[in-house]
Amino acid sequence: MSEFKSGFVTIIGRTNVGKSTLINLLVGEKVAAIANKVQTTRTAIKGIVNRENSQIIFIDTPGIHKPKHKLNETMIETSFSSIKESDLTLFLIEATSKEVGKGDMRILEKLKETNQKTILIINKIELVKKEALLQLIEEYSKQYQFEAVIPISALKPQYKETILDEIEKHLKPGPAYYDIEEYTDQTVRQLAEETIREKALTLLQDEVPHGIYVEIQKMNLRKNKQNQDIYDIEATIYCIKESHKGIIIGKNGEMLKRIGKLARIEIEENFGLKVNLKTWVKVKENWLDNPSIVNKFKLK
Ligand SMILES: Nc1nc2c(ncn2[C@@H]2O[C@H](COP(=O)(O)OP(=O)(O)OP(=O)(O)O)[C@@H](O)[C@H]2O)c(=O)[nH]1
Ligand SMILES: [Mg+2]
Repeated sequence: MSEFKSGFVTIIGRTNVGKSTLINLLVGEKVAAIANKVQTTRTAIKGIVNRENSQIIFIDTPGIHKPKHKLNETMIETSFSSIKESDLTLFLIEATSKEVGKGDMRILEKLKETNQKTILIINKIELVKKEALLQLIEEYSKQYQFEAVIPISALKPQYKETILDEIEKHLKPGPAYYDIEEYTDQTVRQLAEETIREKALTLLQDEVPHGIYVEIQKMNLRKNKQNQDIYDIEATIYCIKESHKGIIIGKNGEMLKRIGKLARIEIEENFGLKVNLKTWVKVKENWLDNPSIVNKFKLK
């Protein structure tokens, strides 16, 4: 029998390239929030995959971008620190890129600094022609000695096993660090907060979603009249301006109701029990530059 292997694998890339979509695909559970907006992921999130002969611990990271405030700086710090703490890196890029841009250059510099073992993953390949893909592989291969290059579409499950097989090849013998029932390092409370934030991100536009954070005040498990398990959850959505608060609540409270409904349905599905969700909206100006709040997003 072959020896059991394990290792930490960081997923790094520019914002919006599909890192969280990929970790969810690989883990087979909803580990990380996904949205068609930049800067969705704010901290490092672990997702655990147990295979017959290995345990792979993935670390999803905030996308690399140009920082505008303290939160952005902390996010980027978290991503680059995660690389150093991992045994292998998955560098994710978008097939639609025309060249190696500034953000990717910064990532490549960090990989070179530590001579990180790295697999290049090219995502969203269904959006481009084969010639463009080959050209991109050539461009990036000039920049770094990758262990492998794998073109994928993270929306399609067919690529999952290929990626996991390739990763396993590069892992060293080691123990299972987590119990096999665990699939993430996040608490139930954090998962619920992220679900609510994801729905707000998806439904809101412009700069409103970027100034949001969600905090759950109360989360109590009880039995309802039919003797079913039910979670009573009370959450506050914080935003940076009074005008944003109005948008998040919406006319007659419609927007807040939509966010709450989508979040409730997903939390119920993911936790397999009923949820009674109450949400409030509050303004907290300048929190994006407030160290005591932003420190929550630092690498633990
Ligand atoms: N067309 C296409 N879209 C994809 C694919 N993979 C992910 N996406 C979409 O890309 C968008 C961003 O996905 P995320 O997984 O949130 O990206 P991310 O890299 O985690 O972004 P940040 O957390 O902001 O760094 C979402 O709308 C996804 O549905 C793909 O293979 N093809
Ligand atoms: Mg993400």
